[in-house]
Amino acid sequence: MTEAVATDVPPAPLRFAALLVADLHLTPADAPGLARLTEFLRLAPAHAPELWILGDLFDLWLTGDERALPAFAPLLAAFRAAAASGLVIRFLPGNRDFNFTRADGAAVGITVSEQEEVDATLGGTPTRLLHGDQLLTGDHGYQALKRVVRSGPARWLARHLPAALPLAIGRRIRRYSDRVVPRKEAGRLRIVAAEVERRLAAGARRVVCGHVHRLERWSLPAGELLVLPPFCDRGEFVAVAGLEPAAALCALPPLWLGTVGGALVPLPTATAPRGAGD
Ligand SMILES: [Mn+2]
Repeated sequence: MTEAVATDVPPAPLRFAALLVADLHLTPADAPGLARLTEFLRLAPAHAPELWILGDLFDLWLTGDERALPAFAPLLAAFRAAAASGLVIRFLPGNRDFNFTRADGAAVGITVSEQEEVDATLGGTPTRLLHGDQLLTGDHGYQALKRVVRSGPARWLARHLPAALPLAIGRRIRRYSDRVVPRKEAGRLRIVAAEVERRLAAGARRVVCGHVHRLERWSLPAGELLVLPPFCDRGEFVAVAGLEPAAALCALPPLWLGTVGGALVPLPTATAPRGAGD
């Protein structure tokens, strides 16, 4: 069962219930990243009925003017084509693209969630989906900044400033983040297990997020946490197996790790939470 399966010729049972990606961090200058997601969107409708994008699709999205950037045109066309061929594409806001609005999404076939966190049943498992910054409650500076930046007035301002200004502000935020994030001690970028447990206690059996840019799978008494690998590194995504008889008959593993243009393998099994002892 651990044998790799090529993603471009899926055997019939390997039609999944859902595909999950996070942290694509696309910019107009990232031609390889844009091409990789475009290719993924070309293949995705044959593999699953729905795709979840758990935030930070764009490295920075401020005003919606980004929709007119020529560098994004092939990607946005690929989103429209995937949606037109039946793929339901859902987006949850990340910390870099929370200004990607429902109108921005609707224009390209993406359903943008109004909530930061969503409950859904994926492959038969009640699942809480979110970007993941909400689970880093040890980072007090970030949580305070987030409350200000996402307030109504700050969002309104970002959308109504003269066009050049938001981009300049965005570049400054990006530079600040590039300087500060590597310096943050590991504890502040650590997912707090109690935050995961709180969401499992609310009824989810699995919590899925991204944000910290490392694949992790924790086993907790009430369920599990799955942290998606960052798509921006190697084009990795996770596929959730469905409940159709063929899959059940083969006892397919429920979660698979894929790479665009590469192998699809069962996800490593869950371990004890990181941060408990390290
Ligand atoms: Mn993030």
